[in-house]
Amino acid sequence: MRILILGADGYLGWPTVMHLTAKGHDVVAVDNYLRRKLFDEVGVEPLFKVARIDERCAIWESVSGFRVPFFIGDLAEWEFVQKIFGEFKPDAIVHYAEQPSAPYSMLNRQAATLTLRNNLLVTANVIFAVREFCPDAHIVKLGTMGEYGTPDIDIEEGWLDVEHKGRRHKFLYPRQAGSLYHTTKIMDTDLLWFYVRTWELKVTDLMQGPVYGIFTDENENDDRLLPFLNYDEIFGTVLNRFVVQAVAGFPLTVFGKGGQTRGYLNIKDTLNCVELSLGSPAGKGELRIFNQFTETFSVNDLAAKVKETGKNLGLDVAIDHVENPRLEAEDHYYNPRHTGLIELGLKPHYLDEPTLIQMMEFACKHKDNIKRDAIYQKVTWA
Ligand code: USQ
Repeated sequence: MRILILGADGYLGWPTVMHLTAKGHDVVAVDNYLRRKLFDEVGVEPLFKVARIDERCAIWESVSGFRVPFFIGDLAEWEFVQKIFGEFKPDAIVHYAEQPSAPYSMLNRQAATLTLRNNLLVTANVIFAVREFCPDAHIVKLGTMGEYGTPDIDIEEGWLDVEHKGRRHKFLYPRQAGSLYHTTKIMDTDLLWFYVRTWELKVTDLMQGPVYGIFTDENENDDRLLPFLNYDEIFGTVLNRFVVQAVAGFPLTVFGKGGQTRGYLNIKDTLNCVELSLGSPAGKGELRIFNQFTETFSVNDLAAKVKETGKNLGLDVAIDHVENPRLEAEDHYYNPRHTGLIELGLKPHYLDEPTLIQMMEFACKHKDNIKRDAIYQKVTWA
C-alpha cells in the first residue's frame, strides 16, 4: 500500500514509519516538528536527544534499505496538504498529526487555541484532501479512550444502541472528555462522522489509551532509531514517567487517590493495531471504531508494579500521593469493551516484569539527563 504518515516525527509516528516500511509498504512521512517546538516553548526535553526526521530516515535507510521520502510542513495549511496528497495519492493515511498533550492544552488561552487550530484544521484538511485526490483511501485516525471519559456504565466500542420511548437507534457512544485536548479528539470524531455520512469516506477511528515503552522490533538494536521518551508532566504518559521517576529516586507522583483507571498498551501493540486496521479497511461510508488498549490499570496499580520491579533491581522506590493538578474522578467504575482489534488478530504484549526491567535499565543509562524540576510542574485545570 501507499501510506501517508502524518505526524511522523512523533512518539508513535516514527515507530510506525519504520514498522510499515519493514512490512513492505511505500511510506511517505510528514511532520512540522510541532512537538519539538512545544518542548522549547514549555522548557522540557525528552530523556535523550532524538535526531530530526531527515537524519532518522537516512539512518533507517542505511540499516534497512528502505527509503522514506519526508516532507516538513504544516498540515493546517491547505496549500501544503494539496501538494502532498496531489503528488503521492495515498491508498491509506495514518493521521497522528495532533497536539497530543492534555496538560499542554490546559496551560493558557494560546495553548488552547493552538490545540484547537492544529487538531481540527489538520483533520478537516485530511478529509478535504481525501475527497479531492484519493476518495477511496482509508483514513486511520488516532482518537483516544479519553473521548468517553469515565461514565458509570460499560463503555462500548464506539457506538451505543439507545432505546427511547419504545424506539431504537444507534448513536456514537456519549462522550465527555476530561481536558481540552481530549475534547478536540471528540470534535475530530464528529467531523469524520459527518463526512463519512456525507461523502462516503472510509474511516477507522482508534480510541487509544495511554501508551508505554519505546522499544519495537525495528529499533530494539539501534538506539539511534528510538522515539521520544518524555518524562515531564506535560508530554510524558504516566508509566513512562513512573519508570524515569523510579530511576531518579523521585517518589512516584500518583495524582490524588490514584484510583484513576485507564486502558493501557505497549507501543508495539499500537503498531500492530494500526497495521491490522490498514490490512482490513473500513468500508465505504463506514466510520469504524476500535477501543485500542490491551489491559486496564489504576494509577495505584502502575505505581505498585514499578515499585516492585524497582525493588528487584535494587532501587528503593517511594510512592507519593501528590495533589492532583487535574479535574478527574479518582475512584470510579471503568469497564470498556475492546474486542474489535483482538478479532482482527491482535496478540497483546501485556505489561510484565521483563518489559518494565528493560524500560528501567534503559532509563538508568540516561539517568544523568533527568531534570527533576520537569517531573511535577502542577499544570492545573482550575
Ligand atoms: N497521572 C498520575 N500521575 C502522573 C501522571 C499521570 O496519577 O504523574 C494520572 C493522570 O491524572 C491520569 C492517568 O494517570 O488519570 C493517565 O495520565 P497520562 O498523562 O498518562 O494520560 P493522558 O493525559 O490521559 O494522555 C495520554 C496521552 C494522550 C492520549 C491519552 C489516552 O498523552 O495523547 O490520548 O493518554 S487516554 O488517557 O486514554 O485518553
